[in-house]
Amino acid sequence: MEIHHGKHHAAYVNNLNAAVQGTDLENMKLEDLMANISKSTPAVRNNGGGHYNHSLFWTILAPAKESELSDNMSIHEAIMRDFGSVEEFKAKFKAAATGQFGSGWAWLCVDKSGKLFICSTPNQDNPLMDVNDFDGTPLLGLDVWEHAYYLNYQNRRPDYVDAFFEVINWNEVTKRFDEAN
Ligand code: MN3
Repeated sequence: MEIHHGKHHAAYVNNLNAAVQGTDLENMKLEDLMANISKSTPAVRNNGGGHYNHSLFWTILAPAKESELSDNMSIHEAIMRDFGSVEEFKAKFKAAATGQFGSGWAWLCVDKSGKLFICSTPNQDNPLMDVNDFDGTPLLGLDVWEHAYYLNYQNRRPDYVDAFFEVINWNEVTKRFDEAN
Protein backbone atom coordinates (compact mmCIF):
# COMPACT_ATOMS: atom_id res chain seq x y z
CA MET A 1 0.00 0.00 0.00
CA GLU A 2 2.94 2.35 0.65
CA ILE A 3 4.27 1.70 -2.85
CA HIS A 4 0.75 2.00 -4.24
CA HIS A 5 0.25 5.38 -2.55
CA GLY A 6 3.75 6.81 -2.75
CA LYS A 7 4.63 5.68 -6.28
CA HIS A 8 1.52 4.84 -8.32
CA HIS A 9 -0.86 7.47 -6.95
CA ALA A 10 1.91 10.07 -6.83
CA ALA A 11 2.61 9.50 -10.52
CA TYR A 12 -1.04 10.22 -11.40
CA VAL A 13 -0.91 13.45 -9.37
CA ASN A 14 2.33 14.61 -11.00
CA ASN A 15 1.16 13.70 -14.49
CA LEU A 16 -2.24 15.38 -13.96
CA ASN A 17 -0.57 18.58 -12.75
CA ALA A 18 1.68 18.56 -15.81
CA ALA A 19 -1.27 17.92 -18.14
CA VAL A 20 -3.45 20.81 -16.82
CA GLN A 21 -0.69 23.36 -16.21
CA GLY A 22 -1.42 26.58 -18.05
CA THR A 23 -4.86 25.39 -19.28
CA ASP A 24 -8.44 26.33 -18.29
CA LEU A 25 -8.59 23.07 -16.32
CA GLU A 26 -5.90 24.14 -13.85
CA ASN A 27 -8.32 25.57 -11.26
CA MET A 28 -11.26 23.26 -11.90
CA LYS A 29 -12.56 21.06 -9.09
CA LEU A 30 -11.72 17.39 -9.64
CA GLU A 31 -15.43 16.39 -9.63
CA ASP A 32 -16.19 18.97 -12.34
CA LEU A 33 -13.23 17.75 -14.36
CA MET A 34 -14.64 14.20 -14.19
CA ALA A 35 -18.14 15.36 -15.25
CA ASN A 36 -16.68 16.93 -18.41
CA ILE A 37 -13.93 14.40 -19.09
CA SER A 38 -15.15 13.54 -22.60
CA LYS A 39 -13.82 16.97 -23.68
CA SER A 40 -10.34 16.34 -22.21
CA THR A 41 -7.19 14.70 -23.50
CA PRO A 42 -6.31 11.07 -22.71
CA ALA A 43 -3.61 12.33 -20.31
CA VAL A 44 -6.16 14.29 -18.27
CA ARG A 45 -8.67 11.44 -18.35
CA ASN A 46 -6.17 8.78 -17.28
CA ASN A 47 -4.33 10.80 -14.64
CA GLY A 48 -7.33 12.80 -13.41
CA GLY A 49 -9.26 9.57 -13.01
CA GLY A 50 -6.22 7.98 -11.35
CA HIS A 51 -6.02 10.80 -8.82
CA TYR A 52 -9.77 10.86 -8.07
CA ASN A 53 -10.04 7.06 -7.79
CA HIS A 54 -7.07 6.58 -5.48
CA SER A 55 -8.05 9.58 -3.30
CA LEU A 56 -11.42 7.89 -2.72
CA PHE A 57 -9.83 4.45 -2.26
CA TRP A 58 -7.61 5.45 0.69
CA THR A 59 -10.51 7.03 2.59
CA ILE A 60 -12.74 3.96 2.42
CA LEU A 61 -10.09 1.65 3.93
CA ALA A 62 -9.63 1.18 7.69
CA PRO A 63 -8.25 -1.50 10.03
CA ALA A 64 -10.58 -4.48 10.51
CA LYS A 65 -12.85 -4.13 13.58
CA GLU A 66 -12.69 -0.32 13.41
CA SER A 67 -14.63 -0.37 10.20
CA GLU A 68 -17.40 -2.94 10.45
CA LEU A 69 -20.81 -2.75 8.81
CA SER A 70 -23.47 -2.59 11.52
CA ASP A 71 -27.26 -2.88 11.48
CA ASN A 72 -27.90 0.71 12.55
CA MET A 73 -26.10 2.28 9.58
CA SER A 74 -28.15 3.87 6.78
CA ILE A 75 -25.97 2.09 4.22
CA HIS A 76 -26.84 -1.27 5.81
CA GLU A 77 -30.54 -0.53 5.41
CA ALA A 78 -29.99 0.43 1.76
CA ILE A 79 -27.93 -2.72 1.07
CA MET A 80 -30.70 -4.89 2.52
CA ARG A 81 -33.33 -3.03 0.48
CA ASP A 82 -31.45 -3.07 -2.86
CA PHE A 83 -29.51 -6.38 -2.68
CA GLY A 84 -31.57 -8.42 -0.20
CA SER A 85 -28.60 -9.30 2.03
CA VAL A 86 -25.00 -8.31 2.77
CA GLU A 87 -23.86 -11.64 1.30
CA GLU A 88 -25.65 -10.89 -1.97
CA PHE A 89 -24.07 -7.44 -2.10
CA LYS A 90 -20.62 -9.02 -1.62
CA ALA A 91 -21.29 -11.68 -4.27
CA LYS A 92 -22.35 -9.06 -6.82
CA PHE A 93 -19.44 -6.75 -5.99
CA LYS A 94 -16.97 -9.64 -6.21
CA ALA A 95 -18.40 -10.64 -9.60
CA ALA A 96 -17.89 -7.06 -10.85
CA ALA A 97 -14.34 -6.90 -9.45
CA THR A 98 -13.22 -10.26 -10.81
CA GLY A 99 -15.16 -9.82 -14.05
CA GLN A 100 -13.47 -6.55 -15.03
CA PHE A 101 -11.14 -7.72 -17.80
CA GLY A 102 -7.64 -6.27 -17.39
CA SER A 103 -7.17 -3.07 -15.42
CA GLY A 104 -9.99 -1.11 -13.86
CA TRP A 105 -12.17 -0.55 -10.83
CA ALA A 106 -15.29 -2.04 -9.23
CA TRP A 107 -17.73 0.39 -7.60
CA LEU A 108 -20.70 0.62 -5.28
CA CYS A 109 -22.69 3.68 -6.36
CA VAL A 110 -25.91 5.45 -5.50
CA ASP A 111 -28.14 6.86 -8.23
CA LYS A 112 -30.17 10.07 -8.09
CA SER A 113 -33.19 8.28 -6.61
CA GLY A 114 -31.08 6.91 -3.73
CA LYS A 115 -30.85 3.36 -5.07
CA LEU A 116 -27.58 1.46 -4.82
CA PHE A 117 -25.97 -0.26 -7.78
CA ILE A 118 -22.69 -1.99 -8.60
CA CYS A 119 -20.64 -1.35 -11.71
CA SER A 120 -17.10 -1.51 -13.02
CA THR A 121 -15.02 0.80 -15.20
CA PRO A 122 -11.90 0.17 -17.31
CA ASN A 123 -8.46 1.75 -16.74
CA GLN A 124 -8.80 4.85 -14.49
CA ASP A 125 -12.34 5.74 -15.56
CA ASN A 126 -14.92 6.21 -12.81
CA PRO A 127 -18.70 6.61 -12.38
CA LEU A 128 -18.53 10.42 -12.34
CA MET A 129 -17.19 10.58 -15.89
CA ASP A 130 -19.53 11.55 -18.71
CA VAL A 131 -18.41 8.56 -20.78
CA ASN A 132 -20.46 5.84 -19.04
CA ASP A 133 -23.87 4.37 -19.82
CA PHE A 134 -24.86 4.76 -16.13
CA ASP A 135 -25.11 7.72 -13.79
CA GLY A 136 -24.22 7.59 -10.12
CA THR A 137 -22.08 8.77 -7.23
CA PRO A 138 -19.36 6.32 -6.13
CA LEU A 139 -19.55 5.31 -2.46
CA LEU A 140 -16.71 2.81 -2.49
CA GLY A 141 -14.31 1.60 -5.11
CA LEU A 142 -11.80 -1.21 -5.42
CA ASP A 143 -8.67 -0.90 -7.53
CA VAL A 144 -8.31 -4.14 -9.53
CA TRP A 145 -5.19 -3.17 -11.46
CA GLU A 146 -2.52 -5.83 -10.97
CA HIS A 147 -0.32 -3.22 -9.24
CA ALA A 148 -2.93 -3.13 -6.45
CA TYR A 149 -2.63 -6.81 -5.52
CA TYR A 150 0.16 -8.59 -7.40
CA LEU A 151 2.83 -8.27 -4.69
CA ASN A 152 0.68 -10.06 -2.10
CA TYR A 153 -1.80 -12.07 -4.16
CA GLN A 154 -0.10 -12.62 -7.55
CA ASN A 155 -2.87 -13.74 -9.92
CA ARG A 156 -5.44 -14.39 -7.14
CA ARG A 157 -7.71 -11.38 -7.62
CA PRO A 158 -10.67 -13.14 -5.90
CA ASP A 159 -8.61 -13.50 -2.67
CA TYR A 160 -7.70 -9.81 -2.81
CA VAL A 161 -11.41 -8.93 -3.12
CA ASP A 162 -12.23 -11.11 -0.09
CA ALA A 163 -9.48 -9.37 1.92
CA PHE A 164 -10.84 -5.97 0.85
CA PHE A 165 -14.24 -6.78 2.40
CA GLU A 166 -12.49 -7.07 5.80
CA VAL A 167 -11.05 -3.54 5.68
CA ILE A 168 -13.84 -1.42 4.19
CA ASN A 169 -14.38 1.71 6.28
CA TRP A 170 -18.17 1.52 6.56
CA ASN A 171 -18.33 4.73 8.63
CA GLU A 172 -16.87 6.63 5.68
CA VAL A 173 -19.08 4.80 3.15
CA THR A 174 -22.12 5.70 5.27
CA LYS A 175 -21.01 9.34 5.36
CA ARG A 176 -20.67 9.40 1.58
CA PHE A 177 -24.09 7.72 1.20
CA ASP A 178 -25.79 10.24 3.52
CA GLU A 179 -24.15 13.18 1.72
CA ALA A 180 -25.23 11.87 -1.69
CA ASN A 181 -28.89 11.50 -0.68
MN1 MN3 B 1 -3.84 1.82 -8.27
